[in-house]
Amino acid sequence: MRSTSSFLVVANRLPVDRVGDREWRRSPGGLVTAIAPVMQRRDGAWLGWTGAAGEELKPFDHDGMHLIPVPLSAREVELYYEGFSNATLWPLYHDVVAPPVYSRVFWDAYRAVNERFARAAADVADPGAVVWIQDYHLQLVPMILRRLRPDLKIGFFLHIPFPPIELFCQLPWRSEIVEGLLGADLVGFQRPGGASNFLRLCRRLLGLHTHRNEIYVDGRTVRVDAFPISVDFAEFDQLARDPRVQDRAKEIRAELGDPEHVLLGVDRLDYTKGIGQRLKAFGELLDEGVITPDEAVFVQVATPTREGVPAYARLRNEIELRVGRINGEHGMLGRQPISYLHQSYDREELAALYCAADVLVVTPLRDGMNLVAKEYVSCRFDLRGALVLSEFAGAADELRQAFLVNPYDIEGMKRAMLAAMRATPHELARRMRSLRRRVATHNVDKWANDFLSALEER
Ligand code: ADQ
Repeated sequence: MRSTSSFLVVANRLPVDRVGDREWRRSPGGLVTAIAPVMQRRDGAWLGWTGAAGEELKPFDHDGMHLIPVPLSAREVELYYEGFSNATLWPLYHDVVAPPVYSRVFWDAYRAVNERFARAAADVADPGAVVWIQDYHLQLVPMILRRLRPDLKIGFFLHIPFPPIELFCQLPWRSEIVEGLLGADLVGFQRPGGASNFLRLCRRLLGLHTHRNEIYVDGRTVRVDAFPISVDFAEFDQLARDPRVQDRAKEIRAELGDPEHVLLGVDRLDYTKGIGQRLKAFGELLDEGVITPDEAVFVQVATPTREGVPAYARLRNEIELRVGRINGEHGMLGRQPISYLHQSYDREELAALYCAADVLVVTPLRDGMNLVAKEYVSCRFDLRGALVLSEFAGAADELRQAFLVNPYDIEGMKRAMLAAMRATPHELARRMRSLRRRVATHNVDKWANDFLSALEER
């Protein structure tokens, strides 16, 4: 087995999930789909955690990818992953929609784990190798790695929003994080707004000189840019055309009682996704009699996530209480206006749900991109279906023909949901054609290629 590689991806998680005791399965999701071919072409390696605390495994090959496990103890999962990553950075970067926890113990663990990832990468990178570091869990890795291995080409991509300076500066370790990121040759964000927030922060907080999208630091230049991530359009388009998926979509509608309108939400059960707000809007439309439970049903799929972080357990209770109230008020025996599923589905079932839904409601209070919106568009080859989309999702920069909403404005959301339900087939087709054109030409391959070509030019 090779001991070094010329292309490395460094991410919190490895791109595989365990099935049973010994087997692995490639994780679903765009990032893996986009990067796997690049890894195979370049003989690359992926460093990350297996997802099991305290597990120490040797590197192994899976599905044409060389995987290098980085171990985390149970205490590190609690302090670095659930703590600093998901109770400090996640809420801070999402407009403090929940109060971030600032804990020195979390920070110490974050630093130690970032150091471990950087050392592991330094040990296996060929001279001059390209290293692509992913996401908010590993923002210190670029600088630690540069100090260990100045010969490498280092790229960093942030999958979540980068907040304005006024919010970011709450962080007691703000300078360390910015300096950590500046170890990269290229720092990528989802939206141009994130890139300009970062440039401004470098000027104001560290007094660095910037010109356009470049920052001058220690005699080097760091390029900063937006690379909006996307989905594998062709894969979803094909999946949706599969007769089995189409049959399943009809079956889903029949199981829901063949209502006139099926509205759908698909999210991780996260407080940034605005699930409560959209259910409130739907509930008020029922309360006011503007729609009836015979006419419209709402299917909300909420995948369990980060269950070790207290704010997530609270959110689950709030959402389940709201669903219970609305169903209690407006349901009938055997028929409920909201079908709430706290479960995860495979891609075929997800595609069938997208095909069954007349309206997809995506209302995050803040979201880096939101791939669910792009998956829905990719599945609607029939040019039917409406997308209600929050202005605060990165996807709103590109998907201008969606019914755009401010998720804090309940009346506005009610109007947009009604407009989406009542739009003519002609209007829906016009909007969907334009949405599909965008996602088809800006798919996930383009995202990975754009980022890597920009990095290689450095
Ligand atoms: P997430 O916050 O996880 O991603 P999103 O972009 O919507 O949000 O991706 C979720 C993925 O999980 C989608 O591919 C979706 O199909 C899948 N999924 C959701 N619910 C599911 C269910 N019940 N069953 C099966 N699959 C389900 C973070 C950022 C986003 C950014 C992405 C990628 O928060 O803003 O778009 O990374 O950069």
